[in-house]
Amino acid sequence: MIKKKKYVVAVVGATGAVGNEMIATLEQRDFPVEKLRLFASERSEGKTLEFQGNQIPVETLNEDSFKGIDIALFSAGAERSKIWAPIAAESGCVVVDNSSQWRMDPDVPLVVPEVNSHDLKWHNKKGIIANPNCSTIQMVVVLKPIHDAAKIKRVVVTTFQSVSGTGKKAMDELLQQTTDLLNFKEIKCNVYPHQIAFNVLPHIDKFLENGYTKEEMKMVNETKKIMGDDSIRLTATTVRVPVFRCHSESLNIETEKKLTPNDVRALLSKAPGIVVFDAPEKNVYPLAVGVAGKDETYVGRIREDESIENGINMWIVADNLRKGAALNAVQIAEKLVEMAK
Ligand code: NAP
Ligand code: 12T
Repeated sequence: MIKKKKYVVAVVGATGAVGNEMIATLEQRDFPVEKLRLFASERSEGKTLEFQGNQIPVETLNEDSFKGIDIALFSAGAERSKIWAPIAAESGCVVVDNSSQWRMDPDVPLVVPEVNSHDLKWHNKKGIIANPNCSTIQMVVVLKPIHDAAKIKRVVVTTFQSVSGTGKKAMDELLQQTTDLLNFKEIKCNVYPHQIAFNVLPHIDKFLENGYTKEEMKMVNETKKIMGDDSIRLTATTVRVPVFRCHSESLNIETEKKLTPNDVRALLSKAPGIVVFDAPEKNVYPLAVGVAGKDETYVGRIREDESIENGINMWIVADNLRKGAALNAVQIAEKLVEMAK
């Protein structure tokens, strides 16, 4: 990307849960936008969306759509990214892709700016940069300072993921099922295989041959790539809960070097993108409803795992639409602008 005062930016999937948040994040962070172009499916033809007080038309994609665009933020699903990200890159724009399509491609950097912004140096290989999975992003923000200080041997993570991770339709389904159940009506399950209202589903994304879900294996594989260390062992259980926004995670971390809970609090308090929110004596710990709309990953319940020599347990919460998706993508774009200077 060449140095400019302002950039032509595109959001592909602009009408979705992540796309909407991308537009809001570009505006809130005062990203140097010369012109914003918005794309979605034919279903959105004729719609407009607001940016900096102006109504911007939503366009459909064609082979020439990306001409003149400097940066394209993609959040229209893996199938669209598979087809359109290379076309966009071919037109000379840098793609920041939110889908799982390109994450494990060896020619595509997988970036969380607090952890591995140095990997952006080789983004020209394909012209595509991948945004990691939402559950992985908030976890690696916390793992990185601990790994640097004490070398992580193994992580056991259990997630409690909100329905907004699946998109707009899933948020509508949770609301509709909740209303119907409270009115003694029959419920419909379209997005998830089971009732999500008043329930907990140990199932996110598809099941694989090894008995894990794709979401669980994304956490394993993406963590190694982002941290640049294949030796970290990690096992995950990913769970959907009837919450609209924010993913919560229980982390059990085993390190080579001993860290006390106070060492961890001190380390994380200094680390970028983290708020230590940990005063159990006052019932203070991170909660989904409190962290919604926030940029940082909140950490609490920091305590020793007394069953092993060097183990720490903690509870972390982040807004999956912000740090888990839109904010991380915009932070990557900000780094690219910095690098072009
Ligand atoms: P969503 O609310 O369902 O939105 C999907 C968006 O894609 C809508 O704007 C939709 O437009 C657009 N779209 C669908 N088909 C299209 C087509 N053929 N051409 C152009 N646009 C099309 O989903 P979401 O939650 O925002 O998620 C979008 C994608 O982002 C996901 O599929 C996933 O790959 C990724 N994502 C990543 C993370 C992460 O972990 N980093 C988190 C959440 C989502 P219409 O409104 O016109 O249908
Ligand atoms: N199935 O980007 O349903 O890989 O919460 C993100 C969120 C996939 C992804 C979800 C998913 C992704 C979900």
